[in-house]
Order: sequence, then C-alpha cells, then structure tokens
Amino acid sequence: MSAAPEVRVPRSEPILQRGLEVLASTQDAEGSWYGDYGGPQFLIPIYVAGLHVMGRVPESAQREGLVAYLRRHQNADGGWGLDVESPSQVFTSVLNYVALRLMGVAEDNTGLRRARQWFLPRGGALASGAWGKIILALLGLYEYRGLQPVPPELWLLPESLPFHPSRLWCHCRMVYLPMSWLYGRKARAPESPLLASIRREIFDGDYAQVDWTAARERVSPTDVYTPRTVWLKAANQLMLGYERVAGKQLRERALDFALEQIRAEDEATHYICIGPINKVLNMVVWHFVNPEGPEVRAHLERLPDYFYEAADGIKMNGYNSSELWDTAFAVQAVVATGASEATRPMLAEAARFIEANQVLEDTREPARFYRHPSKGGWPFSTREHGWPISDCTAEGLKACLALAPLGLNRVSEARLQDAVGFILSMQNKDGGWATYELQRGPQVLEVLNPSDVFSTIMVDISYVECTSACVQALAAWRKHIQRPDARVDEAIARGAAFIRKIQREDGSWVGSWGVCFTYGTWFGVNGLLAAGASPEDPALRRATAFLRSYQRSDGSWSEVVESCRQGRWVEGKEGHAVNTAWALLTLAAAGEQASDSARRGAQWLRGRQQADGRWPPEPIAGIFNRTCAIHYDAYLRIFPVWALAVCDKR
Ligand code: LAN
Repeated sequence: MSAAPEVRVPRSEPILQRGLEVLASTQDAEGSWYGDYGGPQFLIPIYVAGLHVMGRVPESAQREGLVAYLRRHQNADGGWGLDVESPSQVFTSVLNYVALRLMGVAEDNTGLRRARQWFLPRGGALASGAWGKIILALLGLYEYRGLQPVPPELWLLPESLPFHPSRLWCHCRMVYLPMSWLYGRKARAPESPLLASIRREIFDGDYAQVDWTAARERVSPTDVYTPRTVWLKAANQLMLGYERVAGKQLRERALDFALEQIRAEDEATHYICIGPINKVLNMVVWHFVNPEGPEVRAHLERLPDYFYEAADGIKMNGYNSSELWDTAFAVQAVVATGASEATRPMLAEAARFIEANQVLEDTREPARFYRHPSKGGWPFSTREHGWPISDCTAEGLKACLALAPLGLNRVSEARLQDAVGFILSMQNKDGGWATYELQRGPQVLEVLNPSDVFSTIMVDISYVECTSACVQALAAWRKHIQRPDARVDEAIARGAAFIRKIQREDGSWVGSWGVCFTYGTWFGVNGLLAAGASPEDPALRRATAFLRSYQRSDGSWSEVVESCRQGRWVEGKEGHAVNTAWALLTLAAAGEQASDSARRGAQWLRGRQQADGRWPPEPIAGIFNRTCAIHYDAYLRIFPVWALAVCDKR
C-alpha cells in the first residue's frame, strides 16, 4: 500500500494553535511537564503520622496548606474517601482525622466533629481497612495484637515458594517491607497527652475494653472492595500462631534482612523510594534504628519531592512526579500536529529531558535485592527515582523515534538499543508485559490480598496498556532500523496474540491505569495495528463498534472511575475531553477518522476548548488497583491536542 500524502484539513487549526501554546507555556525549564499528581487520600495522613512518630510536625506553611487541602476534600457526610472523588471510608476518614489532630486542629472543631459523627457509628478505628490499623498501631492508637500479622520472617522463607515476598508486585512488596520491619519490632510512637486524647476520640467505646481478637477481623463494609478470603484467614491464623512462638534470634535475623532490603531500595532511588508510602515508612524505620543517623537525614532531604501546591492546598503526590510519562506523550502529540517551526523549541527541550532521564545502569546487586536489570529503561518520573517501567520505556522510546526524523532525538542508537533490550527482557511467558518486572508468581496469589481497599496488588501481571506500548515501541524500532530482527518480530507477534486473547467479548479492553474502557481500547487497538493488523481485522471492527455504541448524542465520550471498580461502562454526567480524545485516537488509528462518529467527536472536542486554550477541568482520568483515582494533570492539555491533530489528517 503506498502511503497517501497526509493532507491536513485545517478545521482544528486555531484550536491546535492555542492548545500548543498552552503546552509550551506550561513546560518546565528542564523540558518536562511537572504537575499535580494528587488524588489518593491516604498519603498525607501517613506522612503526618510518620513525622509525628519521629517527633516532628510539618513546618508551618506546609502544615497550613495540608490542613486546607484536607478540609477542602472532606466529603459532605463528614468523612474522606479513598481518593478525592470517592465516597467516605473509615480507613481514610479516621486517618485524615488523626492527621488534622496531629497538625493542631482542635477536637471540637466543627469539621472534626462531623468526621467523628461519620466514622464512630461505623465502628471508628476498629472498623478501618487494614492499612489504617497499621498506621494507628505505629502511633500507639491501636494494639499490634489487633492487626493481621506481617512477620518479617516471611522474607527468610525459601525463595522458590510461590508466595515468597520477592514475588509480589514491587509496590506491594515495597510497602509491606517496612511494614514488616515495624511490625516485627512492634514499633510505636512515645505516649503523649495528645495521642491519649485522640485515642479516646477515634474509638466508639472504652479502649481498655477492646476485644483485639475480634478487632482483627473487623472491617466496615465501606472499606471492603476485596473481601478477605478463607485462604487469607487461614494464612493469618498460621502467622498468628507463629507470632506467639517466634524466637528472638530468628526475629533479629529477619529484621536485619528486611533492613538491608530497605537500605538497598533507599540507595537505588536516592532516598526518593518507589512511592510515597514506602518513602515515609522507610524513613520511620531508620528513625527507630538511629534517629540521628545519616539515613534519616537523607530521607528528610528528599521529602519535598512529593509535595505539590495547587489551588486546593498542598497535597502529597502519588509519585515523585509523572514527568517522563507526560513528556513522552506530549512529544507524540506535538509531533502529530505536524511539528512546525514554532513547536521545535518545545520538542527540543522535551528531547533533552527524555535524554537526561533514561536509566543508564543496573542497580547494585540486582539479584540479591530482587531487582530486574534496569539499564536502558525509562522511569515514570525521573532517572533519580531509578525504577524503570515497561510502558514508560516504550513511550520514551516511541518519543525518541518520533523526534528522530525531525533531527531532534538526542538519545544515541546504542542507548535506544538498550531500551529495546530492556523491553525484550520484560516480556512475560504469556506474551504480554507487566509493569516493573516479569510476572514472578501465580495470579491466584490475589486470594491473599490483605489490603481490603485495593484489588490486583499481589502479582505484577500482563496488562493491555503495557503490552500495547511495548509492541508499538518495538514496531517503531523495527521500522527505524530497517533491517530484520527475529527477536523483535517474535516479541511483537507474541504481544499481539496476548492482546487478542484478552479482548473482551464486546470488543473492548479494560484499562487498569486509566479510566477505563476508552483507555484500554485505545491501547488494544493501537497494539494490534502496530503489530500489523489490517483495519478490516474483525478484532478492530468490534473495538470501534464498541466505542461508537457508547458515544453520547452530543458526540462526546464519558467514563468515570466506577467503570474500573465495577468492570462495566459507567457513564459520567457530561462528556469528558480526555475520554473523548482516547476514543477519537482509537477510531482514527483504525481508519475511521472520516466517519460520522469521529467527525462529531472532534466537533465536540473543538467546541469544548476554552478561550484560554485549555479544556475545562473534569473528573479524574487515572486509576490504580481498580479502586483509587489519581489525577494526571497534563492529560487535559495533551490528549485533546493529539486527537484533533490526528482527526484533521486525511
Ligand atoms: C502508577 C503510575 C504509573 C503507572 C503507568 C506507567 C501509567 C502504568 O501504565 C503502569 C503502572 C504505573 C507504573 C503505576 C502503578 C501504581 C502506582 C505506582 C501508580 C498509579 C502511581 C501510584 C501507584 C502506587 C501503587 C500508589 C501507592 C499505593 C499503594 C497501593 C502501594
């Protein structure tokens, strides 16, 4: 097929112009787009609790900002949700209540009174989801014997066991690692009058009378997304039995082992850590090891990486940033607009950021610390963070290859080759790609998920997003090198087969990291196309028919986080520019950019742009672990531009 010359129908011209200006004006000095990555509502309280254990409080300006943020996001019923858009849970309500108290808000404050009125009738601290109780125990506001056990000795079990901690998804593993150390030590903040008072406020009865055995099992229905299975209950009984007889020597060995793993994580990430939770918990661990030590100091220095000031107050971001990810998408969007002289400086800056943030080395002793080799990968945020991810590497590589024909790519061929090597090393046996590592354990381990509030946290499994991004990157690479490479070809074919296998009956794919079917289907379709599927392919026809069937009468698409929770399409109140952009990108890729459906979608998207070149704020489009919404600040600036650029091409 000879490529038809690309003709741009200038219908979106002024809109793209303004959209590009907004992108250019929000680009950072380093070439990236840095922004708000908030949403989850359990991060600030864990941070404040951690500081309190260390005898600290946030400095006053930060404290004010945090308090303002928590107040701003208290639900009308008095509680706090798992994220800023969700219904109240006991877990987040009790923790945010405690955080406000620790930051100096008085017990009789109206907001706090309303909070108590929400969570006390539901059982208060005793009915919190599992992680809440762990944090409360650390503060001495809950008893360790009322927790499901997290013994550090699990780390000493044979690595060949399918449930050895090293086989867990790295986020789960890295959160439970410091938790197991703190649990093993029964680490606890020193008692104080403030804590004694809070303890009276968050229980609905006398603390001295609490039945801690019953408390272990108790959890409010509001906090249960993943019910505790008989397998988990059996495992808990086993661990409780062990906890009763645990010898001191073995415990010390296990604690030492865990501490070494913690040190390796801290060093590999320059004390940023993989995420905000293990960042705080690792720091607290070091406080108990040596409060004046260099590790605590190093941790304190990297705390600011996680905070972001926005119109709604100061929040703790869900990662140290989403810069690489957003920058890679922004590049692809801008290149799709035709990359005029005016946008070259923006692309050149972005290229610099991408070049500066590829991971160039493996971590120290990767096998000993259960790390997959890192060299050549791209992280979600920055090189310093140090954890490369399959699809971030893929999008980084795709961005470089999109910049190359413009003469703007700065990453050498050898380093691009390393990225390809990293991607190839990450392909699972099932043909798909997981997030940070190969799948290390059976997916049935999910029956041991002890978190109550999250799903799919136990094992890193293949996802449509990661698989599609890797297939697309490998296909772009193959085109770039213009010579055959059997390994790459085979990887693409296996990846495409995986994508086909997980397509749903209705033609869609479920997104796991974006909301929801529009996101998953965008990846599914583009993965198959990159692997060589023809637009007539029945899988693609079913996918576009699925999308068309959910188009709203005004031409837009709209999905909300409930889509991910319920596993079925749940419509929002009005059209969303991000969902609409994903749907349009999908239709256009599948050859339907001239269809009536795409035309109406593009029309809606154009009409939705504000005079300032932005699209108005809309509900959160990011998600993790099926339940928690997380805000991708740059998506509203990137995807509408990208979609309109693509729809304008004929
Ligand atoms: C992220 C952010 C990036 C995201 C993508 C790269 C977009 C995705 O395609 C793969 C998964 C990944 C890497 C991802 C996984 C889960 C994360 C790390 C997050 C959503 C950011 C925050 C979240 C993390 C688990 C939050 C801490 C909470 C726990 C349950 C440990």
